[in-house]
Amino acid sequence: MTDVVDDLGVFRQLERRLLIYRFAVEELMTKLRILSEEFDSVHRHDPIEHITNRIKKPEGILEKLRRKGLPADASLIDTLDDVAGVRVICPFVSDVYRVEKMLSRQHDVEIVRKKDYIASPKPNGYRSLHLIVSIPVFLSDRVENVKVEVQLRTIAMDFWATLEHKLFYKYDDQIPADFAEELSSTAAIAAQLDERMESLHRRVHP
Ligand code: 0O2
Repeated sequence: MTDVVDDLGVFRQLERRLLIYRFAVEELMTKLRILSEEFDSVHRHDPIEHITNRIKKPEGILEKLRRKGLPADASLIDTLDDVAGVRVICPFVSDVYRVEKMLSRQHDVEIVRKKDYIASPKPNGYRSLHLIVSIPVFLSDRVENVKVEVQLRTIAMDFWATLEHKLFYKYDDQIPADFAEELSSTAAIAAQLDERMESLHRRVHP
């Protein structure tokens, strides 16, 4: 009985804390929409195809803390980097880096960490640019710096990652060798597609 009451308390504290993460995501979404529209109006090319976001649920946060060997304590939420996530889908690889540059130039955006899986793809072929950014959220009585995971990728990278995610879970972590080979070869095709589309883009917009 006490456990159930404790769990409920942690859940409520997490839900309250998640509100601040939602504000951070909304701020970041606004920043990205402004960059998208303004760049398009000046250069007649929109570097962002679309943007999605997600906030981890309290259950997911507790599960991640457990996996990391940490106790179910709501104050530990801020030790996680991916409570809030924003995914930016760009037309071309150059746009991925363009958006990263525009975002990192903003004075109130701090790039805490960067993982460039485009320059160095994961062994399975996964490509994307991952940033952990910290942005200030202005509340009624204080300012909180909140971390958001930003994944930037092209349409081709997103196509591959979305399908790989489905297949990966279907195989329950046991990927046969021939499947893994086929997977990384499809990632190579997606990368070639990106290169060829980028080169067409350069010819159309020199
Ligand atoms: P979901 O369901 O998308 O949220 P972490 O695993 O987060 O503790 P790590 O290893 O530093 O820490 O994270 P990394 O490498 O930056 O990747 C985190 C996220 O990137 C994943 O979140 C996926 O969204 C995506 N990702 C990373 N590798 C792959 C991959 O091989 N295939 C696909 N499809 N996506 C990948 P989650 O929480 O695992 O999943």
